[in-house]
Amino acid sequence: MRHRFPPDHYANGILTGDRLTLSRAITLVESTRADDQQLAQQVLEQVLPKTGKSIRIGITGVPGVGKSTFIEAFGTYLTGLGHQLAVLAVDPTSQRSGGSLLGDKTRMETLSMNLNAYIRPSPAGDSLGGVGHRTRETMLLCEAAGFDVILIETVGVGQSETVVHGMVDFFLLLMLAGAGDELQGMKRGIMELADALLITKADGDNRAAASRARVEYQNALHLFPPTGSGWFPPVLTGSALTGEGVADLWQILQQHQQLTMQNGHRLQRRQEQQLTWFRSLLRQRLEGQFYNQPGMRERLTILEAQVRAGTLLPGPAVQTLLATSPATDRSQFE
Ligand SMILES: Nc1nc2c(ncn2[C@@H]2O[C@H](COP(=O)(O)OP(=O)(O)OP(=O)(O)O)[C@@H](O)[C@H]2O)c(=O)[nH]1
Ligand SMILES: [Mg+2]
Repeated sequence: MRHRFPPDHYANGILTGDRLTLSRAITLVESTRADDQQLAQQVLEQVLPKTGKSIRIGITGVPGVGKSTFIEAFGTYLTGLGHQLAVLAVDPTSQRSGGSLLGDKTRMETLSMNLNAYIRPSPAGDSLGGVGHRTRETMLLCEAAGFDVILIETVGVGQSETVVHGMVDFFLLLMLAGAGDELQGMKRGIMELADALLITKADGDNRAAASRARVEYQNALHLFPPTGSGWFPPVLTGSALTGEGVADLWQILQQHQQLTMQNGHRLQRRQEQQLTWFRSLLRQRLEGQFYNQPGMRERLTILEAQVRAGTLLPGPAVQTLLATSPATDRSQFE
């Protein structure tokens, strides 16, 4: 079994920027063991005053749009400016594949060797909600360790964009030129979440198409209702090969940061995110507690069979389930 240290050990190591300790603390956060979880919470509490000082950026887009490649270019640029960058991922598919950002580490070759960058693959989780919760805590640990830019990559699968949008200050949507919205799996909803759009691979033969797409998307975005933050999402073109768009994006991020810090929207957004986090965690825990009651599975099986057959309505079925404690009263199901 792995050795555990007292909470101070982790907290002190993190606050001095020690990578090994940071990684160990993240492993605690990701652990499903109750004692690890308790230790993780103690560590988080200790470092909490040192969190919140980074720019939190979410990046999404369909598989193959160029997220990893762009992060490699953008991240290298940022560390060149003296920033400390952490790259995290929310990947609902990683439970099956064992962490796709792991494979990405090889794609982010330069960045993974960069001493001012820290790449952490998505935790394998039982649910998207669980993965999101752990990524939030990991983000706080990274902030306490001194990372001032946090990039969270997610592939546009399921609701993962919404989860990531709910933990960042700035949400960037990468898109391909000429691929068609349907092809990109882009529900209108995702575009509405974006603080900026970046048309990727704007190089070689693709340049002209990328420029056209930029104008088209900019026009499309004008039709969306204003966000209320005073920010109008710009559309840029970019290329990881030529470096186009990299510096522009950083400039836009800073403008956004400045605006939303001045007008109070960044604080408001973070406060709302914290509340949403709390509520979703509470919901998860309640659900977990409920379904993990002894005998629950059997009771559910019986009730669901009756509901399916139409002999019991969902209303009374739920009532029955909530009213009786399976531990004390199982007689009626036997
Ligand atoms: N020409 C060109 N090709 C690019 C650019 N960026 C990425 N690519 C290529 O596009 C392919 C996909 O890039 P990735 O960065 O792996 O895409 P991704 O969005 O991270 O994909 P997933 O991790 O599968 O979701 C790779 O073959 C890259 O070499 C670019 O700026 N220009
Ligand atoms: Mg990738």
